[in-house]
Amino acid sequence: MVTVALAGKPNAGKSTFFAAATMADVEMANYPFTTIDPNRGMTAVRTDCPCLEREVRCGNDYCRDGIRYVPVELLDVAGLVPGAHEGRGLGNQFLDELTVADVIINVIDAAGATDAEGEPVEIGTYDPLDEVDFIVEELDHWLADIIERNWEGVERQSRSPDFDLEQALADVLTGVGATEADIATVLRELDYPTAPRAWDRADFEALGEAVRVRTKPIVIAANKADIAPMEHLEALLDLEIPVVATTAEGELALRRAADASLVSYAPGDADFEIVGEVNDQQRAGLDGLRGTMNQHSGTGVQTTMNEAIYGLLDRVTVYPVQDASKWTDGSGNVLPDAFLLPRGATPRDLAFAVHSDIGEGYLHAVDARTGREISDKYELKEGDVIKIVSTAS
Ligand SMILES: Nc1nc2c(ncn2[C@@H]2O[C@H](COP(=O)(O)OP(=O)(O)O)[C@@H](O)[C@H]2O)c(=O)[nH]1
Ligand SMILES: [Mg+2]
Repeated sequence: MVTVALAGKPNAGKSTFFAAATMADVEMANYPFTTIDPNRGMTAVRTDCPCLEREVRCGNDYCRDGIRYVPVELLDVAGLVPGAHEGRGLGNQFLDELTVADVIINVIDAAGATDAEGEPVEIGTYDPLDEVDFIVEELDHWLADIIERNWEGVERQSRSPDFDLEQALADVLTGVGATEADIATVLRELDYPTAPRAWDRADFEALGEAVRVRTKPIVIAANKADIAPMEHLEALLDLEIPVVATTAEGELALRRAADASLVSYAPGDADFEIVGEVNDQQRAGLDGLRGTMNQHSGTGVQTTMNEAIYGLLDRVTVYPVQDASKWTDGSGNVLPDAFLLPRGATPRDLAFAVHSDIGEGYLHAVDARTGREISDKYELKEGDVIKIVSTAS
């Protein structure tokens, strides 16, 4: 399961984003978006379901008239303040929660309505660009500290003739989600002293930054777009990093209104329709929200999730089936499962994602659209429907 973490300073809107993104939709048969505990829940990315190509919709719990929601895990990490890596505001503990994240959504207050510590100030008086730098700096220092803390051990190992820096660093950094392959790539691109004892703080920081760039990609949710001064929003959207304008509060209001059958809205829609009896106050609120949504093609919450998974992590959605013509599993469920695999994944990787036994017994795979066998080296594409033939199935 892909894990996404919400990080940022207090009062940026992380918990509102979390509440909106993990809120269940009653129109669905079960509850794909559920809260596991207060800070950990399920949300989804949105994509086209392959059932759109067939006569009838698949009826899967995660499919809504051909809009497929593929589950991902979402974490609401408590607010970070400058100096978090030194332990300010329980910062170290909160940073440690980011170790399991595959990708980070940095929720910032684009309205500039809170200062660096998250204390309310007059709208527009704090520059949200400062928030963008601060999380990155805290992450880099935090990683540099982890490396520095473990450096004595690395130095000690380096006295052995079969010392391998890659391996030694992997031991230190697998805990934060870096694989040996990540370390190898990072070291290839980095200038550093050959002898571990010659490393200094600047080297730890350079390595920390490189590891962060590779293993903790960040998308900015420029939140409170509904009240943000235009020049603040534009400055953020002009940055050469992924930024999505969001109104977490708007998304939460819409999901609640949909829950109460007041509006017709599927998460990620650019607009909504009022379908129930609303009072004047509700109508005014919804009209205001529609104005913000028209400017940004929606509330941005679903767009941010999709940018994190399909953009930054470059995942593709693949649907394994047992019956290549009916696109069903053994019990007749159409398109029962969806997996978010890294681009470049092969049918064998899909087999292992389904189950290690299926992977071990992998024989070949069939593209269920064409009915043809596909090569073991075939790179799976978004929306592929694949039958795995395995000694284990
Ligand atoms: N105007 C506006 N306010 C928001 C938005 N999202 C959150 N807020 C408000 O910002 C305050 C802090 O939100 P919260 O989610 O608790 O922030 P957290 O500390 O980052 O978890 C609350 O009063 C929210 O209602 C938004 O999109 N627009
Ligand atoms: Mg919160």
